[in-house]
This record gives sequence, C-alpha cells and structure tokens, in this order.
Amino acid sequence: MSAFPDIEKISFEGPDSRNPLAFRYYDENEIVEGRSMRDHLRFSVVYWHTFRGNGADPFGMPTLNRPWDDGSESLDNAKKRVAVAFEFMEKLGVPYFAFHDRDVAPEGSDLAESHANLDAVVEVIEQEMQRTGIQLLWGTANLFSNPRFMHGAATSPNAEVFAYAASQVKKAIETTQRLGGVNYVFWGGREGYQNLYNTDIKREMDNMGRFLNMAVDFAKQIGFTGQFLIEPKPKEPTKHQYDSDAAACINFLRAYGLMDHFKLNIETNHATLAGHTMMHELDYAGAQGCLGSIDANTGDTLLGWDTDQFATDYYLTAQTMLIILKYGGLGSGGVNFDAKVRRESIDPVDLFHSHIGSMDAFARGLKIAAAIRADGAIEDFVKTRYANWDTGLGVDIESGKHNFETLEKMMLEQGDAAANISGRQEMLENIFNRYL
Ligand code: XUL
Ligand code: CO
Repeated sequence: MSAFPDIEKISFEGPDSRNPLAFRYYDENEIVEGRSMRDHLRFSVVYWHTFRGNGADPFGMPTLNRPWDDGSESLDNAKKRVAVAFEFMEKLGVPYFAFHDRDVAPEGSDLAESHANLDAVVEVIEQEMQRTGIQLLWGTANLFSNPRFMHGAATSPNAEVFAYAASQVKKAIETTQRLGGVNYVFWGGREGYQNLYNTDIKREMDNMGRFLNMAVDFAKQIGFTGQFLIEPKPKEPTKHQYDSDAAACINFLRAYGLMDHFKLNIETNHATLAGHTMMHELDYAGAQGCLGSIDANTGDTLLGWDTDQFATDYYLTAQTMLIILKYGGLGSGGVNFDAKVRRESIDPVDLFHSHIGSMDAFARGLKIAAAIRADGAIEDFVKTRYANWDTGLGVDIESGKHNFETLEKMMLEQGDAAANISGRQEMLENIFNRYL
C-alpha cells in the first residue's frame, strides 16, 4: 500500500514551473563543470528526522500526521516504515540515505536483542536498496539517546559504557559494510562535558582517541573501505563538545594519529553554533585536506540552538557549493539533509516540499557557484592579492631562504614595507551578486 498515493515521481519542470511538487533547478542530468548535478550533489535523505521525527519539542507533544506509523517501538512497525522511506526516496529521486542504528530498529532488552533487531530490519532495507538502487551514504551509531550514555560514550567515566559503545559501533560498522555504505560517521553526541568540576578532560580525550583508533583497526580487520567522518558540533546536548569545530577536530585527529583515516562531515547549523559561517568551516577543512561530506541544513539567526531547518537561502547554498567546487567536489561524501520539517508542517506532503525546496536551492547554488568560477574575477582577484608571494622576496621566504635576522637587515635598509593595496571587499560582494 502506498504511503503517498497522490504523489507521482518528482520531475524537473524548469524555473518557470508553478508546480510545487516539481523541481525548478534540480535536473539530475544537467552537466555543470563537466559533471552531472546528480554526481555533484549526491543528495541524501536522513532516516532520523524524515522517518522518525514526530514534531515533539521540549514544550509540546508530537504533532506530525504519519498514518503509516503506529507510534510503537515494535519490530513490525520498524519494518513497515522501511517501505515508506524507500517509496518517499524513490519518488523524490535521491541517490542516497543515511541512518543511525537506533533510527531503523528498536533497542532490545539487551545488546544481543538490539543486534538481532537491527539485523531483522536491515534485511528489509537491503531488499529495498536492491529494488530501488538507492545507496547508503553513511551509517552511524546512536550513542546519545539511551540513559546509559548520559555522561558520554567513548568519553564516559564508566568504562563499561565505553565497552558498550564499542560493541554498538562495531555492529554499526559491520551493518554499514553489509549495505555497501560509502562512509561511516562519528558525531560525538555527548562526548563533552557539562561541568569541569567533575571532568578529567585529558582522560576523556585520550579515551576518545583510543576509541577511534579501535574503530580504524576494526575497519581494517574486516576490510571496510568506506570513509570515516567526524562531524563537528560545539554544544547541545553537552555544554561543551570536544569536536567543537573543524579546527578542534583536526587538532584532535592529528594528536591521536588519525589524520590518514578521517575526514570531516561539516553541518551548517553546527558551524553557526560554533560562531563560524558554513563557508569558513568548509574552507578550513578543505585547506587541511579534510573535506569529506556535508550535513545540509540551516539554523535560524534569531534562535541560538540547532533548529535543523531545510536550507533555502541561495547565498548559503552558493557559498557552500563554491567551496566544494574549489576543493574538487565531495568525493565519497554527499549533500545529506540533516534537516526536519517544522512541527506545524504536519502533513506527509510537507516532507516533499521541504526536500524539493532544498534540493532546488542546492542545484541553483551549484549553478551560481559555477558561474562565479567561470567569470573568474573573484579567483583572479585573490591571485593578484597574493602576487608578490610569487616573485622576489615572497618566493625567497616561502622557499626557506630567510630568517628573522636577514629579514630585519632588509627592512632596516629599506625603512618600511611597500604600500598595501585595497581588499575590495565590497566590489567582490557585488561580483558575487551578479550571479545570484
Ligand atoms: C546532531 C546531528 C546528528 C548527526 C549524526 O546534531 O547532526 O544527527 O548528524 O549523528
Ligand atoms: Co548532522
């Protein structure tokens, strides 16, 4: 039985279309910079928000109408949900999805039963993946919802919680491998602290490093070749999260010998919670060779928490795609909609409106970014701005021919540095706007 009987497969109708259930910009076959939009964007739907979100918030009960879901934690309900998820993704036309172990299958009364429940639902997922050709962008383990993780998982002061988390991640990596997942994500749900009076930061960080190294060893042992990703977020649910932003994650990866095994999954709302723009986090990660994938969403400028809204702002999507193109694309990563409909958007069709709008916004952002790159004015300006590093003194400094003494000698002779040139920020902002 269809969960969305009135909705046909969403098709591309072009910018003039007035049909809210059609794409205006996302034409999966359109070629941009030599690659199809489908391959550039690698859209992915998340199981947790889209199929498990119910509209509840800290002030109110569930609101969303999901006629196919009986609201129970039964295995039967979990299996029925899989068919709905794949009908939705097939009609939307996305190539990927992502899930946490506990999104798809209920937790059992002990670990063995939880593993068995996961296997039972994964069997149905496997069949649906085969039927539709939809692939797994990434799997992950939920190490934050159950009360056992109240003090963290890999960073828990309780060693048995570390052991439980390791067992859960082992199973989640095996499951991701079974489903041919192309990445595996670690988001440190409660890997942080609420108060330093009760916290041994050094021990917690060392244990997190130990945990991720065990994951790397296990992946090697079973031949899992998907890319490991860390997803930075500065706070919520903990007051301070260790993986707070791209820079903190990269420092952590270097400190624990993990740089060769991990990249980053950058999420927009996490970037802004950290006091950065998405563009900053992407460029920083890219500059360090760590740009892996993105969780596409947006926060609300008036709210200081992780609202996980669908991104529709062309500035945001164009800036995001500009940096992604700059670093040659997302590789095995994708544009993963870690976003949820508002609790007032109660109908199943709202799931379509939200994804269609954001897919279109990213498609349009991709085209804007490609046009800006084709124009070349911004890139040329940056080249010119640093041009003196390509001749004379700049080359000598960068090739190690100078030290403080030689530089002082030169400046004492010369008296002062050459005059600066304008940064032209406003002109560059205007050039960007030409293509919006
Ligand atoms: C939480 C968040 C997670 C991760 C996966 O803010 O973004 O859903 O993406 O655990
Ligand atoms: Co996320």
